[in-house]
Order: sequence, then structure tokens, then C-alpha cells
Amino acid sequence: MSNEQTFIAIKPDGVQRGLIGPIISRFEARGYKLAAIKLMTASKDHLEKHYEDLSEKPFFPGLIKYMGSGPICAMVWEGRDAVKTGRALLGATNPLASPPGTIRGDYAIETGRNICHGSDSVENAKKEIALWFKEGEVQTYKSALHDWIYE
Ligand code: DAT
Ligand code: MG
Repeated sequence: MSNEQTFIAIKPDGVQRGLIGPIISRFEARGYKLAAIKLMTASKDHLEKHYEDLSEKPFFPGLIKYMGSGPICAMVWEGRDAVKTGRALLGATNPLASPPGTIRGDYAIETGRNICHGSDSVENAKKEIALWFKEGEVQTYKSALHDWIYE
């Protein structure tokens, strides 16, 4: 199955640091297909829903403030094993624990400024895509590269 979808977001620090292009390039170069993209400044309510599993953590208020501090580049990327491989492309939550070659390992230092988000399971990807995108904003199309990337 090559149509698994994941929600990938470039956080306000990644947008401000001019990393939209480099991050998109890595997903494109790996062979993933962009299914949706938009720039949006998320409300507190929206971000509290997105991170509801973390609401009891001591860093939660700071996380919500940081995520709401500017525009986020929200995306849906599609392809085989997109959720797990998307997380591998991002690297570990703590950038200092991420090897060079990963996005966080190449561009970030602190956990609280780790520049990108990726869904951690297929189920959460579905929930996140539904939270960030309306129906009709996620495109269905066959990439011209499909048969060069998949057997
Ligand atoms: P990930 O973003 O790798 O899925 P997560 O879901 O556990 O990690 O946490 C969401 C975000 O919250 C993470 O990207 C950065 C922030 N965060 C996590 N742990 C933190 C901590 N110990 N201190 C500060 N921020 C933290
Ligand atoms: Mg997470």
C-alpha cells in the first residue's frame, strides 16, 4: 500500500528560520507525495486539541505558546510507510539525540525548538489530518513519478 498519509508540520521556528524549502525537499527527495499544504497561525484551542495527550505535562503551557507564536506550515505527505519513515526523517524529539542526516539532527538543538512535527501512528495521523485540514483540502492524484518510485 503506497497511500498511507502522515501529518507533518513545520513549527513557527522552522518557518521563521527559512526551513520550509529544505524540509519539503527531504520528503520529496525520499519519494513522498505532497497531498496538502497551508500556512496557518493556529489558535490556542486548536493547539490544545492537537497536543491533548500532553496536557498534563509541565511543558504544556510553553509548548502551546511556542506553537501559537507564528505561522505553521501544515502538510500531508503520502506514500508507503509515510508515518514511520516520516518520523525517521524528522529524527528524535530531542534534537541533540538525533543523528546528523535527520531534520532535527541537522537544524535544531533544543527539544522546545525542534522545528517540526510528525504523526506518531497511523491512527493519530488520521486524527491530526482531520483537525488541520477540511475535506477538499487534501488532494488525491497520481504522481507522474509513481512508477519510478514503486515497483
Ligand atoms: P514528538 O514531537 O517527537 O512527537 P512529543 O509528542 O513527545 O514529541 O512532544 C511534542 C512536543 O512537545 C515536542 O516536539 C517538543 C515538546 N516537548 C516534548 N518533551 C518536552 C520536554 N521534555 N521539554 C520541553 N518540550 C518538550
Ligand atoms: Mg508527538
